[in-house]
Amino acid sequence: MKDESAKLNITPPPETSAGIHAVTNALRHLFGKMGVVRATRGMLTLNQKGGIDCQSCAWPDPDHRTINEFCENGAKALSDEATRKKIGQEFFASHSVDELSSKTDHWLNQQGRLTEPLILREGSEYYEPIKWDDAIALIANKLNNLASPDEAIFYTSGRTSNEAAFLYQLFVRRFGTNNLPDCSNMCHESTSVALAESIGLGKATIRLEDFEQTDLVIVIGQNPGTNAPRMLSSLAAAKKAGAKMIAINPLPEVGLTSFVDPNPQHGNPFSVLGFRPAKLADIHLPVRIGGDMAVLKGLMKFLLERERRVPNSTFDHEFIAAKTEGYDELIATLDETSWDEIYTASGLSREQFEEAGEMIAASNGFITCWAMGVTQHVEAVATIQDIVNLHLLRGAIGKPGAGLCPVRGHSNVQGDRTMGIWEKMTPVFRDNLEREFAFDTPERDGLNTVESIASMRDGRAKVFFAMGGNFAAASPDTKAVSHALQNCDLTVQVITKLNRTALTPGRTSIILPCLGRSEIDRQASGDQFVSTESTMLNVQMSKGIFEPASDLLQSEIRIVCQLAKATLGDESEIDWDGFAADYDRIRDTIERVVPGFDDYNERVRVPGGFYLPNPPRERNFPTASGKAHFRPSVLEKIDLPPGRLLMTTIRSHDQFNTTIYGLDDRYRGIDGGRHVIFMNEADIAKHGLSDRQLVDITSHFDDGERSVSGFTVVEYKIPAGCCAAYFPEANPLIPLGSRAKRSFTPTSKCVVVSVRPAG
Ligand SMILES: Nc1nc2c(c(=O)[nH]1)N[C@H]1C(S)=C(S)[C@@H](COP(=O)(O)OP(=O)(O)OC[C@H]3O[C@@H](n4cnc5c(=O)[nH]c(N)nc54)[C@H](O)[C@@H]3O)O[C@H]1N2
Ligand SMILES: Nc1nc2c(c(=O)[nH]1)N[C@H]1C(S)=C(S)[C@@H](COP(=O)(O)OP(=O)(O)OC[C@H]3O[C@@H](n4cnc5c(=O)[nH]c(N)nc54)[C@H](O)[C@@H]3O)O[C@H]1N2
Ligand SMILES: [Mo]
Repeated sequence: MKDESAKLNITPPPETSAGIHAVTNALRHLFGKMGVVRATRGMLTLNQKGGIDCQSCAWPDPDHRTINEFCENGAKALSDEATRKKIGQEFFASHSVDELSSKTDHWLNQQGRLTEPLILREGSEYYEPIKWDDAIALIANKLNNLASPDEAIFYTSGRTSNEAAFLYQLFVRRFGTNNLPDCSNMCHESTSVALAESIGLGKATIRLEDFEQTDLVIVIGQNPGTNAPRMLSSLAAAKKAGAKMIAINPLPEVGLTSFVDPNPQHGNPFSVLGFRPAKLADIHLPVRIGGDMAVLKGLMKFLLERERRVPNSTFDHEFIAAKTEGYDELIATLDETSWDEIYTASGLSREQFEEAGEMIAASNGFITCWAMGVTQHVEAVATIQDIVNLHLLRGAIGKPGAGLCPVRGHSNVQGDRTMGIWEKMTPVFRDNLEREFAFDTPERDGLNTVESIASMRDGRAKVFFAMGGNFAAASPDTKAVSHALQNCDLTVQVITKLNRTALTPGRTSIILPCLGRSEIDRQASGDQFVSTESTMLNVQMSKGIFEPASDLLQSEIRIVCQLAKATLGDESEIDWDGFAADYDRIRDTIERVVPGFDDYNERVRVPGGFYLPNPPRERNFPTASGKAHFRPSVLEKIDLPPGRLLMTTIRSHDQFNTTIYGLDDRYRGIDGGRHVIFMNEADIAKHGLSDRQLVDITSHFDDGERSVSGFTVVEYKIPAGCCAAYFPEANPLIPLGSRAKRSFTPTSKCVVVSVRPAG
């Protein structure tokens, strides 16, 4: 499945991210796939008020928008969806599923948009066309013949709009199950669990304008230059206003250290005209993989010692007394944690803690941003709670320029959860849903992603339905998840592009092709729009402008409504046809069920949309006691036997999750290949390997070993004992059983591996 190794070219990483190079790259992508006129139209509406909400990340849009509020990777996402290339029945008649399975993810994506519903019948080797009505009837029939609704799994990826997500969960719960796993289970679930316990709301407490008022930004376990490039403009604005920045990352990511704003209209002194890069991070702490908990405990311990030396110099005692609980317990655990443990686990020195600690102590307010480098670890929940602990000690929450900023990934993953896509339900949501629709919701919690895989593998779940995403490639333990899917009676994908999941089919498999966000959505009452929620709780409309890739595409909403009608039949009193005809009706219903959406239809039409209520931002903590909680924890050591390394999995600059746009990773100096393993110079020597050598990688877990072969060693600045490879190529190595405590997130950022010459 490799199409690249002969062409792999490795050079030192560049010193600067974004800038003019990124703009030209963006345009090349757009024009290449879409044609000049379409590309220009698309670009001019991306992230504009009333335009298309960019598919590529959940970073919010500024109030005052410039004409080009997009980045290189947003341009790639748009051109990838709005490509003119298409695949229909002729393509599938000439390529068997077996043949397609041997192609790379890059090749599959390049073939273009899906154009008609397809079915792979039991025993057949080829997908063939099927009429919409027949496909829907077949799925409904299968669902209705299950022994229990709990034998079906309904996955969601994070691109689904608020409106589609709300109806989808309504259908699933009315059908009778809470089996609603989603990509969030593999993403920021640790954040949601940690923040809900600590501050009563599992979301960010800041808004974009806080970046201009802050003294310090800490970016931990996140690579904004690639995965949220528009965030670099906020970081540059913070720096311009005099803020400091600390980057905590095993890799010296170029996007964290230096940046040229590609957007001259941002009025940045470092604009493309001047070509002078802005220095971003003042301090880079090259933490060992999985050492973040030790870093945070070290920073808190440093601040505690400082406070003890000069009382009232460091902690915000007024805030702590009035607004928090659990301070004494936190201090006790900090006292119990020794500096030696902290240095060993973090890989950092006393000087590094002093320098960073003084910077935090000197700030009036600071913001901490984090993403997958923190959430995908065994101790992720406790680590995120240590981020909160650090903020609470300094009173750095709920005041201008200070607060928590988990940076969500998919462009509406946060909105989907707000709309009830979750294997559980809050009591308020359950009550409101039952009142609005007069039915008893299923009581039992459903299955999350990891539990769903186990359930399909063991034959307990028999139907897998996916609203977007690429479950087979995105999940851990590729072999296990493929077997699990193939063990189902029926698998269904609502998707835009052919992907690996459609090629690891159940006994029968159906592809339902849907509209992308950039396309016009025409329904009985006229052209429709949808809405999404950014990582900072801003809800906005998104309206497509392009003619759909095919007349046979349907909106996600219409698909849900058809399926609900066919499955629930006369049993359902819900007006599915009305919802599909006019999305305003869905929003009117959401308003009655989900708190914070008052006057939804009116406010979402205001340019720029509206913000959902955010009590922690006002220092009101909606926990049981009304106070924020210090959550102490014990520093857990990661056992690394001799000869082993800790491996993390990362995204390249040329992919969106499992969608591979190209084979380059410009900011890390990689050109033409993805099967690489980044290793420290000393480790390469210690393992008797050499730079550019081909190797096999084996992961070790208590249930056995997993291997991949044919990866090229790349010598890189990464702490000793650590290594990195790309997601999803390294996913076969991630054990299904290894997950974050309490959030069940697969530990994709911390896998114990050994490396040996390719055999
Ligand atoms: N262009 C583009 N944009 C995207 C995506 C994409 O694939 N492409 N994906 C979207 C999604 S769904 C998400 S969730 C986000 C993901 O955004 P990120 O979280 O930024 O993505 P990752 O590449 O997984 O890498 C995280 C960073 O964590 C670092 N890291 C790895 N292990 C550790 C560790 O143990 N400790 C610390 N401190 N750091 C560590 C890595 O070096 C890397 O810099 O981006 C979203 N936006
Ligand atoms: N090893 C490792 N594994 C990881 C991660 C990691 O860092 N390391 N990250 C995890 C994270 S953070 C996430 S979020 C998951 C991502 O998991 P998923 O969300 O399941 O995967 P994606 O690759 O984003 O999904 C891409 C597919 O979505 C479909 N699609 C695109 N646009 C639309 C649309 O508008 N509607 C519909 N219905 N379908 C659409 C396309 O067919 C495309 O093939 O992966 C997780 N897996
Ligand atoms: Mo994600």
